[in-house]
Amino acid sequence: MSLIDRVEVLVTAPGRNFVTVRLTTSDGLTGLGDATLNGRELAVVAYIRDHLGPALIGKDPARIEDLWQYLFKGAYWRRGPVTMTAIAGIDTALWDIKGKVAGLPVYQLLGGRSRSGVMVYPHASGETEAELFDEIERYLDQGYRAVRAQCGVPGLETAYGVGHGGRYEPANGKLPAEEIWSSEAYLDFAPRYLRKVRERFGFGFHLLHDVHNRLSPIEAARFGKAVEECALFWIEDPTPAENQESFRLIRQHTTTPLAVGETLTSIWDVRQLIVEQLIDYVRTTVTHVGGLTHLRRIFDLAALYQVRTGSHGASDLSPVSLAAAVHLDLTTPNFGIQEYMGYPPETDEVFHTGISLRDGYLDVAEEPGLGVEYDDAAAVRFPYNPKYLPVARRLDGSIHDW
Ligand code: GCO
Ligand code: MG
Repeated sequence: MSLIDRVEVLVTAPGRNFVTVRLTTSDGLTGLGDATLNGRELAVVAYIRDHLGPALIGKDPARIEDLWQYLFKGAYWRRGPVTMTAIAGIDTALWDIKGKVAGLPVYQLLGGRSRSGVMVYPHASGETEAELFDEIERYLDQGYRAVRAQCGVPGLETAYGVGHGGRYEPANGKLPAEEIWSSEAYLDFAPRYLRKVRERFGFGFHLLHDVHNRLSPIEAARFGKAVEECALFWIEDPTPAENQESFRLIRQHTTTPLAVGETLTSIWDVRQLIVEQLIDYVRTTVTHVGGLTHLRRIFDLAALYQVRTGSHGASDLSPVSLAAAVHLDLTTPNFGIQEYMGYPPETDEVFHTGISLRDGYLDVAEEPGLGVEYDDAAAVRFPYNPKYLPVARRLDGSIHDW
């Protein structure tokens, strides 16, 4: 019988920091999993290296479900981003190995195709409306069916989601940068530019917008109402979701669809949102909810309540995460959309994937497992480079949700 022989935690920064788990079995098969937690990478590295990894040596890699329960329940301490990201790295690598053993792509193990491709949305942003419109035009010309729009807010030096003349990358400082936020300025400006996007480009594509937890429930309700005429695909994270019932208030006021989940780490964190139909899209992702084994469970719960999926796919999730997400998206009946920002060339030097993009749809290559190769020689050229996400302060200097 083939057993787990080696657990490696690989850290590299080709464009940005990524943590990758590589499991090797006694008959020489390897599996990869993404375990990147932006700005907190080394906490996950230590959790796997010092706690989970040693317990896996000599175990049967075929028993994915049992190993998931073992890692989750074996800690006694429950949930949380560090734990669930560490479990995800291992779980994803186990699915990769199972695919290689079977000689099948992972989506076949999950039930086979439900669709021919996975609709994605890229990020269009601009410090000004003119820059934003140029980016939207560029994406529509490239054949994307959906675009997320974020614009700088007059009077604020920085706005969430806006790249400054290049790729958007919020993790920046050696310590967290401080940004100033005004919900009043945002509420005044954002509905106006979103309306202009529709006036200029029409309704023939899906338009998305991320609020990034910045509003209170009643402000979010006002925002949702103000953009109803834009027929948005969704507004994302209108208010923080620790308080799941607060979405009831937003719901009572607006028909704008709501998407939540990128920072949440388990089915219990989205349970009320789903079973009370307080959201329309669940944005949990492979890397932060304990891998494919647990994400599948969330998606199945969502299906019962007509909630669709829209997984987080920012480029601080590695190409291994993207590959795993696309395999699951291909098979999930209640799939909605997948976030996709693409990667800079350095990232592609380390992670080789057969993922293809055509007419706004992603697909995987017909290779066994996840279909991702990790290039060790390239990876060592990009050493770990600690960076932090920013914090936000209100105009009076007090801390706000970033
Ligand atoms: C998104 C997200 C990201 C996060 C980032 C934090 O919708 O893509 O909000 O951009 O801010 O993943 O690490
Ligand atoms: Mg977001």
